[in-house]
Amino acid sequence: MSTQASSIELSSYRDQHFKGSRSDQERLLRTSTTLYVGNLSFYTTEEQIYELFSKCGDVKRIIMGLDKYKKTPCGFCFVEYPLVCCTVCMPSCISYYKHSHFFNDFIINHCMRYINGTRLDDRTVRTDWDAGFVEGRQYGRGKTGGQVRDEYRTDYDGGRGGYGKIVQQK
Ligand code: GTA
Repeated sequence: MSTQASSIELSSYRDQHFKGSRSDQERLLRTSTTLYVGNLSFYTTEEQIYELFSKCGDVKRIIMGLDKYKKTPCGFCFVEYPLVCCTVCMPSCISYYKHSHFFNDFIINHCMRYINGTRLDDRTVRTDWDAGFVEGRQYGRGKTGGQVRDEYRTDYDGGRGGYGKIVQQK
């Protein structure tokens, strides 16, 4: 079974704050059991996200993205699935980590294929491969506390606090 053949290509996003080499990040993006979910409404709840992402497999944990200062949802989250082997290697598998790429093929790929681009709270959900959650990543990195891209936004988006913060400050 080939991981590459059935995988959806990685997006161009790379975390500039990642502690490690570029190749470490690439490897983790391909093998981790975590998804980044973006373009969420600030009003979407963890329960709604849980319900949607459970369609692809048992969800282990959801980490809501929070405004760094207000500690309120700021439009993204991480969804973690448990690390399990595929049914093909399960009977004889002695190392879950060795085969973790199979997991990507079966569940993360499924999310990328079937949940990416669907609607949640009347918005288009964007899923992305993620290298894995580490403490601190749940906070927006923008100067005002939310996501960086939200500060630069020039359109009006009621589900994400109106205009982008830079426009609001003008
Ligand atoms: N896996 O697509 C993603 C993703 N995004 C967008 C954010 N995260 C993601 N993870 C995956 N895929 O843990 C994660 C981050 C972090 C958390 C919050 O979400 O790893 P953030 O959105 O506040 O900040 O992250 P991030 O991701 O570091 O910012 P981004 O969008 O890549 O921007 C990087 C730099 O580009 C900025 O510092 C800014 O100087 C510049 N920039 C971004 N957008 C604009 C713009 N519209 N105009 C001008 N410059 C811009």
